[in-house]
Amino acid sequence: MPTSLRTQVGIVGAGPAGLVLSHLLHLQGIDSVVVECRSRAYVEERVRAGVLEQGTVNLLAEIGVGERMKAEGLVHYGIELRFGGRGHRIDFQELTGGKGITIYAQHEVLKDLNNARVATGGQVFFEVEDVSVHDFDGARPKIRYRKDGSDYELHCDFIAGCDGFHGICRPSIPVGVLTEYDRVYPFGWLGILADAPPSSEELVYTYHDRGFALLSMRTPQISRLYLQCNPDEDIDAWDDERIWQELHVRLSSEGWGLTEGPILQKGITGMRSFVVEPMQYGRLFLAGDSAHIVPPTGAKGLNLAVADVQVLARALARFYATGSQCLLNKYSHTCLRRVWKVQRFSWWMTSMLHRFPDEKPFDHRRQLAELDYVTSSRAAATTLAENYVGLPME
Ligand code: FAS
Ligand code: PHB
Repeated sequence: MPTSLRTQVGIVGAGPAGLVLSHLLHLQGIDSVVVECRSRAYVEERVRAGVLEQGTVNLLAEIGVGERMKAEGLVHYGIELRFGGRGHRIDFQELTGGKGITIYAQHEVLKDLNNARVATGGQVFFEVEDVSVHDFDGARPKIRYRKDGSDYELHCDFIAGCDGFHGICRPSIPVGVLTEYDRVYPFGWLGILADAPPSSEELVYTYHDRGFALLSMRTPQISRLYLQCNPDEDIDAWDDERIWQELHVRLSSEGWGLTEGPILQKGITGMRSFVVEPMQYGRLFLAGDSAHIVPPTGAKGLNLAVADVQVLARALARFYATGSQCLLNKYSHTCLRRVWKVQRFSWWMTSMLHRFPDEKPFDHRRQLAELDYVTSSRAAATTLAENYVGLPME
């Protein structure tokens, strides 16, 4: 017989979506329990996103988890687009009335959130097994899971599916309810973490005949770099020398050089655009990667997850304060307006900056014209800047 537990909101997944939601609910006096299948150490070491939108930075500071981010994060007010061997800066500060981004790794954000949850008595259970969700089409949903060899049944009012693209919540929604929108790109990114001081103050996105490359960073000592590769690339075919050689070629620019260093980590990420509609069913609400995936070219995945759970936390707070479900009923509609604008921007950045295996010479010239337009028209540069720093929340 499973041990019964009770909370108001059951949350599956302790990534950015699950932990931000749990803390937002806590600040509203709403109880939640987070169940996570990985260990805390694993979640806090997994290298993923690096760019925080202005709105995400402001939120983390407002909810009391921004201290280390403010001290260690790198604030940037622009990025460089590089093509034809020349760089062109997009000035966020000038084009967005002072907004910027902060480079602060996703796993650092998760450390700060986990510490905040522990400090405020949050219930985040790591290394749980066999998680399943039930009865969310009624008023008494439950989450079942195993922890340390014992079975548990968590009775809640609502379930938040924050368990990422490969989680169990989205697939638990009955067949026929969801519509999936999917685009898989014919390339991937080979990403490295290198013990090498970044060779640029700000991020550099390049369009090159041999393919896309991106210079990013984590700290003044650690570089994060990516290069476009085949989607099924074998990482073992890329020794450090070959990776640096390719990065030198693609990032080359007059009077500029790329500083090498020991590669600490390398991996290949596939690229896809994915959305499910609706993002809710009964009392199960999908947030973050469980509902949508964007190609990382626009640096949006983490930020969109945080935006979803701000909408959900506001709707749950309204319900517990007034009994009204009106915001909960509009959750999916509200989130999807932003989701599709972010999908558009991420697709646009990806389409502008990558070489496509089936492209025609016309496409190549069109891409160069797009880059020329974005770097020579204030109006065009403004659209990139306002999307990159993050569109305002509704
Ligand atoms: P997450 O996937 O982060 O979190 C889901 C959590 O649920 C995980 O901790 C998982 O262990 C847990 N979980 C899954 N199944 C479960 C189950 N059955 N029971 C319990 N727990 C379960 N975004 C960017 O903006 N920039 C980037 O550069 C970038 N790089 C990325 C690189 C990689 C390799 C990947 C995979 C993603 C990258 N992303 C990037 C996107 C990424 O940052 C996501 O958008 C972000 O983590 C979304 O957060 P969540 O929705 O919380 O999902
Ligand atoms: C990163 O630093 O990991 C990063 C930055 C910008 C992107 C994608 C990833 O568009």
